[in-house]
Amino acid sequence: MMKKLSITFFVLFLGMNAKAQTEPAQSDSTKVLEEVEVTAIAKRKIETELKMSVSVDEFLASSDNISFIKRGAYAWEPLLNNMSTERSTVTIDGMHIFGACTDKMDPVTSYVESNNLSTIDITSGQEGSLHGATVAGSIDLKRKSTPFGLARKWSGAYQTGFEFNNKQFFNLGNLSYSSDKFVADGSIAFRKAGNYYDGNNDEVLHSQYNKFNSSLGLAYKTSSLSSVRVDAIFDMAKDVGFPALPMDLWLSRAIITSAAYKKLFEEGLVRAWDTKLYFNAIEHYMDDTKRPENLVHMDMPGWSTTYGLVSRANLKRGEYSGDIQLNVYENLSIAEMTMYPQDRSNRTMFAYSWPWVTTRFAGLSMNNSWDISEASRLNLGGSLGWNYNRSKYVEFNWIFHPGTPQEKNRILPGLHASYQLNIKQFDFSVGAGYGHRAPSVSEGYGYYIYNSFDRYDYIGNPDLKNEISYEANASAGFRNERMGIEATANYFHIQHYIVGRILSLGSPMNYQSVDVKGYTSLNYATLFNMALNANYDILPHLHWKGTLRYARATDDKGGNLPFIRPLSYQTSLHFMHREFGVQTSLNGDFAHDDYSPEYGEDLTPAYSIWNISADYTISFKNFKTVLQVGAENLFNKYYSTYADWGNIPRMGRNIFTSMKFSF
Ligand SMILES: [Cu+2]
Repeated sequence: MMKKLSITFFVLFLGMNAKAQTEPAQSDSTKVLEEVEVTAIAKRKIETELKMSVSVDEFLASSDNISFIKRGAYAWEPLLNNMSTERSTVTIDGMHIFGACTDKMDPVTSYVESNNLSTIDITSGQEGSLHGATVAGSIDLKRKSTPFGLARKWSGAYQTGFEFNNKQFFNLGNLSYSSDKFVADGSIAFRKAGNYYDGNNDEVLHSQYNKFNSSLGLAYKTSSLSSVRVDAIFDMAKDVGFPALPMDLWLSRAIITSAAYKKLFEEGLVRAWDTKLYFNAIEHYMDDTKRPENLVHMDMPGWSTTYGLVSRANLKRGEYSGDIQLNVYENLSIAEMTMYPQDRSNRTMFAYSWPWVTTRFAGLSMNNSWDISEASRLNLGGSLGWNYNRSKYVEFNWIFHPGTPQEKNRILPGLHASYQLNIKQFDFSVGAGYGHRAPSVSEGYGYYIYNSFDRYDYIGNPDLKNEISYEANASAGFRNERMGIEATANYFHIQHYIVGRILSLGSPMNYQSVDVKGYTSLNYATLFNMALNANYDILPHLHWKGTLRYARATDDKGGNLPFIRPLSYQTSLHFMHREFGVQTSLNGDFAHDDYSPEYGEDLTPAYSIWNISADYTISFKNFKTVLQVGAENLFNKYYSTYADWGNIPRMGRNIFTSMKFSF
């Protein structure tokens, strides 16, 4: 009976999961479902071609449509389709979390570790609207969750390593237990790094970091087709330097919790239903006392608390499959700013840079697919959301926007459609999308948020219009046994694109700042992204891969938008023989000619970086040990990229060693 059921579900979910690679996997809770998934989709493991023990940032960096703004060695801000984080939804298993730093020191991706994630789902544009209103798309961090009833009850891994450039030492451990009725997953991770050295062998001051992360998940099977699961993550970063900012992080702590119930159905339209209640809280304390150049000191703590519900149903009937998801959450964001002269006993100024801003969101999203023939599929989806904001201390917002209402409601619709066609070895797709997003807390309600990139203080505008995105995308690919080539492109026309513009009134508050900018909307902006990927098996054990990426973005006057990646490339060779593997890669950017002086950018020259690594695997019964040694930036090139805040130089040569033991 069990076997028959497994097969039924296998067929069922294969149909659903084969839909697209971007289709997020179910959070696994029952054996049947898990077996199916393992077979149906090869999850992308959290490691890169070059390095097996990577940070979450390094892993994301290996993805095609992700680039980063870097303010130091830690907590890079992921840009999806060359758009800042306000334009994408970043979630952990569908749960919404918002950073507590007004200066973006803590993107959501900084609160997880590579050893408590199974994979990261990146969805471009409106197809990512399942997790809520978006323009750029969605990044969903998938936690590890072991299936019930595995033959081996215990499994786990331990990773350790040392990176010589910044003396980074890390220890990551995870352990799982699986029985027919009960499952437990636990992980713990420590990372400690000193200052790094650039390609001129100069120390980059204030680039150290310390991170601790741990997680625990417990699941219990309540019947043959249902289960409950509770999860928690605790993350703490301490003494983190941000060389590109005028201050560092003293302490950041996050607790991320959830309780979920999942039910599978053997027949009917609804095949799986998964509901989760969640709560997360973040506290963030900055420290500017270690910078002698600061004549005036400021305490700038921030807090972000979110409660939410996410409920999702998977549907399947005949040629049709789909997902319906309900997203509900409430977030409270608070940030304070207290200014002191050298003498700390005299407090001279106090303000709320986030004046207790509440955001409530409720939205229903749907993705539907029809296999209209053996070779083609039609996808149609949409979302409808309600977004509510309230600023408790609205008097801060009234300084620049007198009389603006304390509360604001917005309706956020979204729609998308795509068509996929497969003819022999060729694949094609075309798609279009339309969607709204609400301004972020900073864009709407920020008060004197200092941006050290262009050195302006930023003021939010509660009356900003919704950003409205019109999107088109297409892809074409060819694949055979030895090679593959694929081209993808997307184009966004974004109405009411939100940017900061110089205000003629108001004087700067932070003493380094030049003037005050207010968030305002351009009539529109356009963004174009494209990528070309190819791979070729030169010999059975020698593989080549290459990527070329290009992006272009302009405002309504034809001026360049900031943080748009110039033409960039990556090419790599991978050789393996028995227990031995060697890989080498070359990557770089062309000169950033289309920079934006208006937003504080200058010309960044071209650079290219060469990396190499070798590994050796020892297997004994169920135990496996992999040893790896490698070098990033082998030729110790001195460079900084277009998105390095303040042009701080990147790391010079970095020799890394790591060991991974798993059973
Ligand atoms: Cu901060």
